[in-house]
Amino acid sequence: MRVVVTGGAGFIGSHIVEELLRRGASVVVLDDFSSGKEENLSSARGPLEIARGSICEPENVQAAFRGADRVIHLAARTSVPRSVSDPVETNRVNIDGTLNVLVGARDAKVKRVVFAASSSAYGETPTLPKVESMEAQPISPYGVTKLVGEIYGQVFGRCYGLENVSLRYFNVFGPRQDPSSPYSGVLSKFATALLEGKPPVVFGDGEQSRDFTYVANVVDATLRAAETSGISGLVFNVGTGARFTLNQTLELLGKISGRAARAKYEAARFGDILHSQADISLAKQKLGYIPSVDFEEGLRRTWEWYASTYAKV
Ligand code: UD2
Repeated sequence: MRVVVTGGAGFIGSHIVEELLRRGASVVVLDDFSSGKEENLSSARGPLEIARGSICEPENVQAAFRGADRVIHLAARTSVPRSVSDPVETNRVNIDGTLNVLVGARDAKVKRVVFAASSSAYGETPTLPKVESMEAQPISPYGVTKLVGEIYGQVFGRCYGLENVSLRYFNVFGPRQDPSSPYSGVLSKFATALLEGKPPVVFGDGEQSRDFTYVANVVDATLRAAETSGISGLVFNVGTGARFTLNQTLELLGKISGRAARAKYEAARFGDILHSQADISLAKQKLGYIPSVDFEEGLRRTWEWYASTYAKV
Protein backbone atom coordinates (compact mmCIF):
# COMPACT_ATOMS: atom_id res chain seq x y z
CA MET A 1 0.00 0.00 0.00
CA ARG A 2 1.35 3.38 -1.06
CA VAL A 3 -0.01 6.37 0.83
CA VAL A 4 0.65 10.05 0.20
CA VAL A 5 0.38 12.33 3.21
CA THR A 6 0.19 16.00 2.24
CA GLY A 7 1.45 18.07 5.15
CA GLY A 8 3.19 14.93 6.40
CA ALA A 9 6.01 16.91 8.02
CA GLY A 10 3.58 18.79 10.25
CA PHE A 11 2.44 18.10 13.78
CA ILE A 12 -0.46 15.76 13.00
CA GLY A 13 0.93 14.55 9.67
CA SER A 14 4.18 13.27 11.11
CA HIS A 15 2.33 11.13 13.64
CA ILE A 16 0.19 9.67 10.85
CA VAL A 17 3.30 8.95 8.75
CA GLU A 18 4.97 7.10 11.63
CA GLU A 19 1.94 4.91 12.19
CA LEU A 20 1.53 4.14 8.48
CA LEU A 21 5.17 3.04 8.30
CA ARG A 22 4.72 0.96 11.44
CA ARG A 23 1.86 -0.81 9.71
CA GLY A 24 3.98 -1.62 6.66
CA ALA A 25 2.79 1.02 4.16
CA SER A 26 5.17 2.91 1.92
CA VAL A 27 4.69 6.61 2.41
CA VAL A 28 5.24 9.74 0.36
CA VAL A 29 5.20 13.05 2.21
CA LEU A 30 4.31 16.07 0.12
CA ASP A 31 5.13 19.16 2.16
CA ASP A 32 6.42 22.65 1.44
CA PHE A 33 7.92 22.93 4.93
CA SER A 34 6.25 26.26 5.50
CA SER A 35 5.12 25.03 8.90
CA GLY A 36 6.29 21.40 8.73
CA LYS A 37 9.74 20.46 9.97
CA GLU A 38 12.21 17.79 8.97
CA GLU A 39 12.89 16.96 12.60
CA ASN A 40 9.23 15.90 12.97
CA LEU A 41 10.09 12.93 10.74
CA SER A 42 13.44 12.12 12.30
CA SER A 43 12.11 9.10 14.17
CA ALA A 44 10.07 7.77 11.21
CA ARG A 45 11.46 4.39 10.09
CA GLY A 46 10.65 2.58 6.84
CA PRO A 47 10.03 3.27 3.16
CA LEU A 48 9.51 7.03 3.25
CA GLU A 49 9.96 9.49 0.39
CA ILE A 50 9.86 13.20 0.98
CA ALA A 51 8.64 15.41 -1.86
CA ARG A 52 9.36 19.03 -1.06
CA GLY A 53 6.76 21.24 -2.69
CA SER A 54 3.49 23.05 -2.34
CA ILE A 55 0.09 21.58 -3.16
CA CYS A 56 -0.52 24.88 -4.96
CA GLU A 57 1.63 23.61 -7.86
CA PRO A 58 -0.23 20.89 -9.79
CA GLU A 59 3.07 19.35 -11.05
CA ASN A 60 4.14 18.63 -7.46
CA VAL A 61 0.85 16.92 -6.77
CA GLN A 62 0.95 14.86 -9.98
CA ALA A 63 4.49 13.66 -9.34
CA ALA A 64 3.83 12.73 -5.72
CA PHE A 65 0.55 10.92 -6.43
CA ARG A 66 1.85 8.56 -9.12
CA GLY A 67 1.07 4.99 -8.08
CA ALA A 68 -0.59 6.01 -4.79
CA ASP A 69 -3.46 3.97 -3.33
CA ARG A 70 -4.56 6.53 -0.76
CA VAL A 71 -4.08 10.22 -0.09
CA ILE A 72 -4.38 11.72 3.38
CA HIS A 73 -4.68 15.44 2.82
CA LEU A 74 -3.54 17.59 5.74
CA ALA A 75 -1.53 20.33 4.03
CA ALA A 76 -3.17 23.65 4.89
CA ARG A 77 -2.89 27.03 6.50
CA THR A 78 -4.28 26.00 9.85
CA SER A 79 -4.71 29.16 11.88
CA VAL A 80 -8.12 30.72 12.46
CA PRO A 81 -6.87 34.24 13.41
CA ARG A 82 -4.40 34.25 10.52
CA SER A 83 -7.24 33.47 8.13
CA VAL A 84 -9.02 36.54 9.45
CA SER A 85 -6.01 38.75 8.77
CA ASP A 86 -5.18 37.15 5.38
CA PRO A 87 -8.21 35.35 3.94
CA VAL A 88 -6.83 35.28 0.39
CA GLU A 89 -3.74 33.31 1.35
CA THR A 90 -5.77 30.83 3.42
CA ASN A 91 -8.17 30.43 0.51
CA ARG A 92 -5.33 29.90 -1.96
CA VAL A 93 -3.77 27.05 -0.01
CA ASN A 94 -6.85 25.49 1.56
CA ILE A 95 -9.26 25.69 -1.36
CA ASP A 96 -7.17 26.01 -4.55
CA GLY A 97 -4.61 23.62 -3.11
CA THR A 98 -7.29 21.11 -2.12
CA LEU A 99 -8.74 21.30 -5.62
CA ASN A 100 -5.29 20.43 -7.00
CA VAL A 101 -5.14 17.49 -4.61
CA LEU A 102 -8.54 16.20 -5.72
CA VAL A 103 -7.75 16.60 -9.42
CA GLY A 104 -4.37 14.93 -8.90
CA ALA A 105 -5.99 12.05 -7.00
CA ARG A 106 -8.64 11.59 -9.66
CA ASP A 107 -6.04 11.56 -12.46
CA ALA A 108 -3.73 9.18 -10.61
CA LYS A 109 -6.71 6.86 -9.93
CA VAL A 110 -6.19 7.05 -6.20
CA LYS A 111 -8.65 4.85 -4.34
CA ARG A 112 -9.56 7.35 -1.62
CA VAL A 113 -8.80 10.82 -0.29
CA VAL A 114 -9.12 11.43 3.45
CA PHE A 115 -9.45 15.14 4.14
CA ALA A 116 -8.52 16.91 7.38
CA ALA A 117 -11.62 19.04 7.93
CA SER A 118 -12.30 21.01 11.08
CA SER A 119 -14.72 21.51 13.94
CA SER A 120 -14.63 25.17 12.90
CA ALA A 121 -17.30 24.24 10.34
CA TYR A 122 -19.84 24.42 13.20
CA GLY A 123 -19.07 28.02 14.04
CA GLU A 124 -21.23 29.55 16.70
CA THR A 125 -24.10 27.10 16.79
CA PRO A 126 -24.83 26.95 20.54
CA THR A 127 -25.98 23.32 20.69
CA LEU A 128 -23.62 20.86 22.35
CA PRO A 129 -22.34 18.35 21.51
CA LYS A 130 -21.86 19.06 17.81
CA VAL A 131 -23.40 16.45 15.54
CA GLU A 132 -22.50 16.09 11.86
CA SER A 133 -26.14 16.50 10.84
CA MET A 134 -26.24 20.04 12.27
CA GLU A 135 -26.11 22.91 9.85
CA ALA A 136 -22.60 24.21 9.26
CA GLN A 137 -22.17 27.91 10.12
CA PRO A 138 -18.49 28.80 9.93
CA ILE A 139 -17.56 32.19 11.36
CA SER A 140 -14.00 32.49 10.05
CA PRO A 141 -12.45 32.34 6.57
CA TYR A 142 -10.57 29.27 7.82
CA GLY A 143 -13.85 27.54 8.66
CA VAL A 144 -15.20 28.36 5.21
CA THR A 145 -12.17 26.82 3.49
CA LYS A 146 -12.42 23.64 5.51
CA LEU A 147 -16.13 23.29 4.81
CA VAL A 148 -15.56 23.90 1.09
CA GLY A 149 -12.91 21.15 1.13
CA GLU A 150 -15.52 18.69 2.43
CA ILE A 151 -18.01 19.70 -0.23
CA TYR A 152 -15.43 19.58 -2.99
CA GLY A 153 -14.53 16.05 -1.96
CA GLN A 154 -18.16 14.97 -2.06
CA VAL A 155 -18.63 16.57 -5.48
CA PHE A 156 -15.57 14.74 -6.81
CA GLY A 157 -17.20 11.58 -5.52
CA ARG A 158 -20.31 12.29 -7.53
CA CYS A 159 -18.71 13.61 -10.68
CA TYR A 160 -15.68 11.34 -10.96
CA GLY A 161 -16.28 8.47 -8.55
CA LEU A 162 -13.35 9.52 -6.31
CA GLU A 163 -13.84 8.06 -2.83
CA ASN A 164 -13.58 10.73 -0.14
CA VAL A 165 -13.97 10.99 3.63
CA SER A 166 -13.75 14.17 5.70
CA LEU A 167 -12.75 14.30 9.36
CA ARG A 168 -13.66 17.27 11.50
CA TYR A 169 -10.78 17.33 13.95
CA PHE A 170 -11.46 18.93 17.35
CA ASN A 171 -8.58 20.78 19.09
CA VAL A 172 -5.79 18.31 18.49
CA PHE A 173 -2.84 18.41 20.89
CA GLY A 174 0.28 16.42 21.65
CA PRO A 175 4.01 16.16 21.05
CA ARG A 176 5.42 18.27 18.17
CA GLN A 177 2.69 20.89 18.22
CA ASP A 178 4.64 24.05 17.51
CA PRO A 179 4.30 26.59 20.35
CA SER A 180 6.19 29.38 18.62
CA SER A 181 3.41 31.34 16.93
CA PRO A 182 0.97 33.67 18.69
CA TYR A 183 -1.71 31.45 17.14
CA SER A 184 -0.32 28.15 18.39
CA GLY A 185 -2.62 25.67 20.12
CA VAL A 186 -3.33 26.64 23.70
CA LEU A 187 -1.85 23.52 25.30
CA SER A 188 1.50 24.00 23.58
CA LYS A 189 1.46 27.57 24.91
CA PHE A 190 0.56 26.50 28.44
CA ALA A 191 3.23 23.78 28.55
CA THR A 192 6.03 26.03 27.31
CA ALA A 193 4.99 28.87 29.63
CA LEU A 194 5.28 26.56 32.64
CA LEU A 195 8.70 25.36 31.45
CA GLU A 196 9.88 28.94 31.13
CA GLY A 197 8.53 29.75 34.57
CA LYS A 198 6.10 32.29 33.15
CA PRO A 199 2.38 32.48 33.92
CA PRO A 200 0.24 30.92 31.18
CA VAL A 201 -1.89 33.54 29.47
CA VAL A 202 -5.63 32.89 29.40
CA PHE A 203 -7.77 34.93 27.04
CA GLY A 204 -11.06 35.61 28.83
CA ASP A 205 -12.11 34.10 32.16
CA GLY A 206 -10.85 30.61 31.35
CA GLU A 207 -14.32 29.11 31.53
CA GLN A 208 -14.39 28.45 27.78
CA SER A 209 -14.13 24.75 27.02
CA ARG A 210 -12.79 22.53 24.26
CA ASP A 211 -12.88 18.88 23.28
CA PHE A 212 -9.10 18.50 23.48
CA THR A 213 -8.15 15.45 21.44
CA TYR A 214 -4.82 13.73 21.89
CA VAL A 215 -3.05 13.22 18.59
CA ALA A 216 -2.88 9.40 18.85
CA ASN A 217 -6.68 9.30 18.78
CA VAL A 218 -6.67 11.42 15.64
CA VAL A 219 -4.14 9.10 13.99
CA ASP A 220 -6.32 6.11 14.82
CA ALA A 221 -9.49 7.71 13.42
CA THR A 222 -7.69 8.88 10.28
CA LEU A 223 -6.29 5.46 9.44
CA ARG A 224 -9.68 3.89 10.04
CA ALA A 225 -11.18 6.44 7.64
CA ALA A 226 -8.58 5.48 5.05
CA GLU A 227 -9.35 1.76 5.33
CA THR A 228 -13.02 1.24 6.19
CA SER A 229 -15.18 0.41 3.18
CA GLY A 230 -18.61 1.84 2.45
CA ILE A 231 -18.09 5.30 3.96
CA SER A 232 -17.25 7.43 0.95
CA GLY A 233 -18.81 10.90 1.03
CA LEU A 234 -19.25 10.92 4.80
CA VAL A 235 -18.10 13.57 7.26
CA PHE A 236 -17.06 12.49 10.77
CA ASN A 237 -16.34 14.34 13.98
CA VAL A 238 -13.02 13.30 15.46
CA GLY A 239 -12.90 14.33 19.09
CA THR A 240 -13.32 12.55 22.41
CA GLY A 241 -16.87 13.51 23.32
CA ALA A 242 -15.74 15.33 26.49
CA ARG A 243 -14.79 18.93 27.14
CA PHE A 244 -12.58 20.71 29.63
CA THR A 245 -12.38 24.39 30.49
CA LEU A 246 -9.04 26.18 30.31
CA ASN A 247 -9.14 26.63 34.09
CA GLN A 248 -9.61 22.88 34.61
CA THR A 249 -6.84 22.24 32.12
CA LEU A 250 -4.40 24.46 33.97
CA GLU A 251 -5.23 22.79 37.25
CA LEU A 252 -4.51 19.38 35.72
CA LEU A 253 -1.32 20.59 34.11
CA GLY A 254 -0.18 22.04 37.43
CA LYS A 255 -0.77 18.67 39.07
CA ILE A 256 1.00 16.73 36.31
CA SER A 257 3.99 19.05 36.07
CA GLY A 258 4.34 19.86 39.72
CA ARG A 259 4.73 23.52 38.76
CA ALA A 260 2.64 26.51 39.71
CA ALA A 261 0.15 27.07 36.94
CA ARG A 262 -1.31 30.41 37.99
CA ALA A 263 -2.79 32.08 34.94
CA LYS A 264 -2.51 35.63 33.75
CA TYR A 265 -5.96 36.59 32.52
CA GLU A 266 -6.21 38.87 29.50
CA ALA A 267 -9.04 40.14 27.31
CA ALA A 268 -11.00 37.47 25.44
CA ARG A 269 -9.82 36.79 21.90
CA PHE A 270 -11.95 38.21 19.14
CA GLY A 271 -13.96 35.58 17.32
CA ASP A 272 -13.44 32.87 19.97
CA ILE A 273 -16.21 30.38 20.36
CA LEU A 274 -17.19 29.62 23.95
CA HIS A 275 -17.59 25.87 24.03
CA SER A 276 -16.80 22.99 21.73
CA GLN A 277 -17.55 19.31 22.15
CA ALA A 278 -17.93 16.54 19.61
CA ASP A 279 -20.60 13.90 19.36
CA ILE A 280 -18.54 10.94 18.15
CA SER A 281 -21.38 8.43 17.73
CA LEU A 282 -21.04 8.32 13.95
CA ALA A 283 -17.29 7.65 14.03
CA LYS A 284 -17.89 4.98 16.69
CA GLN A 285 -20.57 3.33 14.65
CA LYS A 286 -19.03 3.45 11.16
CA LEU A 287 -15.30 3.50 11.88
CA GLY A 288 -15.18 1.59 15.16
CA TYR A 289 -13.31 4.61 16.55
CA ILE A 290 -12.99 4.74 20.33
CA PRO A 291 -10.55 7.30 21.74
CA SER A 292 -7.94 5.26 23.58
CA VAL A 293 -6.01 8.10 25.26
CA ASP A 294 -8.08 10.26 27.57
CA PHE A 295 -7.38 13.92 28.19
CA GLU A 296 -5.40 13.52 31.39
CA GLU A 297 -3.18 10.80 29.97
CA GLY A 298 -2.69 12.82 26.77
CA LEU A 299 -1.77 15.86 28.81
CA ARG A 300 0.77 13.84 30.78
CA ARG A 301 2.44 12.53 27.61
CA THR A 302 2.40 15.99 26.10
CA TRP A 303 3.96 17.58 29.17
CA GLU A 304 6.70 14.93 29.20
CA TRP A 305 7.50 15.65 25.56
CA TYR A 306 7.71 19.42 26.03
CA ALA A 307 9.70 19.00 29.23
CA SER A 308 12.29 16.78 27.50
CA THR A 309 12.38 18.76 24.24
CA TYR A 310 12.25 22.35 25.40
CA ALA A 311 14.18 22.00 28.62
CA LYS A 312 17.34 21.40 26.56
CA VAL A 313 17.19 24.62 24.57
C1 UD2 B 1 -8.99 25.29 17.20
C2 UD2 B 1 -8.00 24.94 16.13
C3 UD2 B 1 -8.40 25.51 14.81
C4 UD2 B 1 -9.85 25.17 14.48
C5 UD2 B 1 -10.74 25.56 15.67
C6 UD2 B 1 -12.16 25.10 15.47
C7 UD2 B 1 -5.80 24.74 17.13
C8 UD2 B 1 -4.47 25.39 17.33
N1 UD2 B 1 -6.70 25.46 16.47
O1 UD2 B 1 -9.00 26.69 17.44
O2 UD2 B 1 -7.55 24.99 13.79
O3 UD2 B 1 -9.97 23.84 14.12
O4 UD2 B 1 -10.29 24.92 16.85
O5 UD2 B 1 -13.00 25.80 16.35
O6 UD2 B 1 -6.03 23.61 17.49
N2 UD2 B 1 -6.07 30.58 24.42
C9 UD2 B 1 -5.59 31.10 25.61
N3 UD2 B 1 -4.24 31.32 25.72
C10 UD2 B 1 -3.37 31.06 24.71
C11 UD2 B 1 -3.89 30.52 23.48
C12 UD2 B 1 -5.24 30.30 23.39
O7 UD2 B 1 -6.34 31.38 26.55
O8 UD2 B 1 -2.16 31.26 24.88
C13 UD2 B 1 -7.52 30.30 24.34
C14 UD2 B 1 -8.18 30.81 23.09
O9 UD2 B 1 -8.57 32.14 23.22
C15 UD2 B 1 -9.36 29.84 22.99
C16 UD2 B 1 -8.80 28.52 23.54
O10 UD2 B 1 -7.67 28.89 24.31
O11 UD2 B 1 -10.43 30.25 23.77
C17 UD2 B 1 -8.38 27.55 22.47
O12 UD2 B 1 -7.55 28.24 21.55
P1 UD2 B 1 -6.70 27.48 20.40
O13 UD2 B 1 -6.03 28.54 19.60
O14 UD2 B 1 -5.85 26.42 20.99
O15 UD2 B 1 -7.80 26.72 19.54
P2 UD2 B 1 -9.19 27.23 18.89
O16 UD2 B 1 -10.27 26.51 19.63
O17 UD2 B 1 -9.25 28.70 18.77
